[in-house]
Amino acid sequence: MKKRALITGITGQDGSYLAEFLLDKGYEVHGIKRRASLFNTQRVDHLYQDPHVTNQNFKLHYGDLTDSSNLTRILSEVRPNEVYNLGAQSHVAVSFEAPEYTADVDGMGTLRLLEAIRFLGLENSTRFYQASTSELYGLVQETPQSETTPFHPRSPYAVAKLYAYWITINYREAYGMYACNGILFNHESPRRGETFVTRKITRGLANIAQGLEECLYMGNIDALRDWGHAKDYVRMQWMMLQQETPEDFVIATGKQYSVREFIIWSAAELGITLEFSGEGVAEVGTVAAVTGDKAPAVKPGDVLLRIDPRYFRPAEVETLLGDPAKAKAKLGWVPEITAQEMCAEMVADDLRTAQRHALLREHGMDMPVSFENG
Ligand code: NDP
Ligand code: GDR
Repeated sequence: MKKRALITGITGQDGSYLAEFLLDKGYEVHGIKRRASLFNTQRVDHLYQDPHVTNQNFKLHYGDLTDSSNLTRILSEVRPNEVYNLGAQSHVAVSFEAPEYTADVDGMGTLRLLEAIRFLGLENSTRFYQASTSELYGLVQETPQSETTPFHPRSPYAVAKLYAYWITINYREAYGMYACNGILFNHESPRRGETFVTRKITRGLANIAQGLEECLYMGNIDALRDWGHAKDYVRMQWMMLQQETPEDFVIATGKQYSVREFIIWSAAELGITLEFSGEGVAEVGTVAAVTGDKAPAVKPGDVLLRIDPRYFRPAEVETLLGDPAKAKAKLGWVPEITAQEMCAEMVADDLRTAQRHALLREHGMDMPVSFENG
């Protein structure tokens, strides 16, 4: 019998990599997608299977984490062996703009799923993974952060995820459910949403290199993060559900860099040497030199980066550094892709897209480039 998995957030970065991973392992993969006025399945379109064929291994269901009856119906139809709860309003800055919605989806949504599993009598047959986050540490109490580090969330997103963290543990303790938290540090990829900092940088600089944008406007570029690759992290999500007993794990690389360093690496991938000058909001990034042919629209002296206070957060998480020792010791998990390798992959991917846009523009077939920022 094939194992069945249900993934919430399947159209997101992690959901798409996890779906690929599970299909490779021979699973029947079900995912919940939201209804949207435009297609929102770009990240999983390559996995699509015609619903008219038999032996379909990949199935999408319309649903939403705010809708208990919908979740209960999908769970009762699919009766999954494993549920991966990756769905969330996942942008920290947006959670300050939409705190109640974020609490509903990220906090209550987790409760709705757990309660539906229990209500349907699946608590002994369905394993549950909760996408917890290093944002729980917020104002960090010790460095590096491990499974025993106290939490101090700093955003509506993190507070909602704290509820989800504890309700997952509560259902494990109260009902004996196999339910666990992966406390994942930031992880990125070419499929990362365009308004998270790494992708904003790689896409923004690639667009500038090709003459599609003029300047990158950033917030706190001194923030420090422990960045890994999403492909490495979804492998660990699966590994956590294959153990005899459910436990919570920190997933991180144990290495930390600043946003500023990520900007410098990305620019270097495009042959641009960037120098920073000025203080605080007056700081700018200026081109010192350009080599190679990846950035034909850029010349020395151009100001490519400015600080815009609109990207500062009401309460910032200045520094995060994870200690993945438990994951390594108990599961043998080690990340395979470094932050620098990931940065190179992301820049190369965004450069290909920017080059396509530039080529179309050159031939009078201008395509609108979306500039939603975050
Ligand atoms: P994304 O933002 O890329 O994906 C989020 C997914 O959740 C999307 O499929 C989105 O659908 C879906 N979603 C949003 N709102 C709802 C809703 N109301 N009902 C159902 N689904 C919804 O996030 P990631 O893939 O990066 O992250 C996956 C999970 O891991 C999230 O829970 C995130 O908070 C958590 N996490 C992520 C980390 C990271 O660094 N990436 C680190 C730690 C935790 P749509 O496509 O329609 O918007
Ligand atoms: P984060 O990711 O808040 O850590 O949450 P993000 O990439 O948005 O920010 C990382 C750091 O960069 C700083 N920063 C900026 N961020 C954005 N988005 N845009 C900017 O212009 C900018 N300038 C500086 C931020 O202030 C921050 O310090 C991510 C999400 O994936 C969460 O869902 C997940 O839980 C955590 O990672 C772990």
